[in-house]
Amino acid sequence: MGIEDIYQNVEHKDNKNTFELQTQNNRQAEGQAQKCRGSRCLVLITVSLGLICVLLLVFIILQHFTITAERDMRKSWFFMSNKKNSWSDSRQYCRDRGADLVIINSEEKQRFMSSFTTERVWIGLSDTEQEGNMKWVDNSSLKQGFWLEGEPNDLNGTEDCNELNPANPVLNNWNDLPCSFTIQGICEK
Ligand code: 2F8
Ligand code: CA
Repeated sequence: MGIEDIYQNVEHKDNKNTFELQTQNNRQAEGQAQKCRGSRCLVLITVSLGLICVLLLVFIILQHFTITAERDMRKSWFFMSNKKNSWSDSRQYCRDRGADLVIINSEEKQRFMSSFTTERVWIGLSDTEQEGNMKWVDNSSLKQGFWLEGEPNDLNGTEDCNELNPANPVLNNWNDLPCSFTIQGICEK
């Protein structure tokens, strides 16, 4: 073997080593990139799944409230007492039929009840037990009233029972009257 052959051999080995080193580096770099891509992908999937869960939860909660509200409105049905009577006798008319004078606890219901009748009607609200402390027939306290301006005024200290008068503006048509006054009542079953 001449000196030239030896040089050629060494050069060839050097080239081979450099190539192998490069291949190894490339593999390492590729591995790193894959790992990075993989972990980014995992974060993205986790965040997306989290978002979907939150959206689903919000959707389910909204559906629950909508269905409950609809069911509450549907299960209630309303009817008028058959003749003009005092608040107590109108209430008795309702109770004899498994119902009671209507409770109005939302703007939606107030609008609905105002469109339900063209007559002045008793509603299930009074302050007979304690003046100024309005209570519904289920003993719950009044939270939102739809009073006519200046009402309730307990005129001459004699007015403890409440009417809805649809001739007045839809969100301002309640008035207190003497309980012995005679009008029809709205019953809710
Ligand atoms: O009928 C009783 C009723 O009489 C009046 O309305 C027509 C009173 N209004 C005013 O005094 C402003 C009601 O408060 C009273 O209930
Ligand atoms: Ca009054």
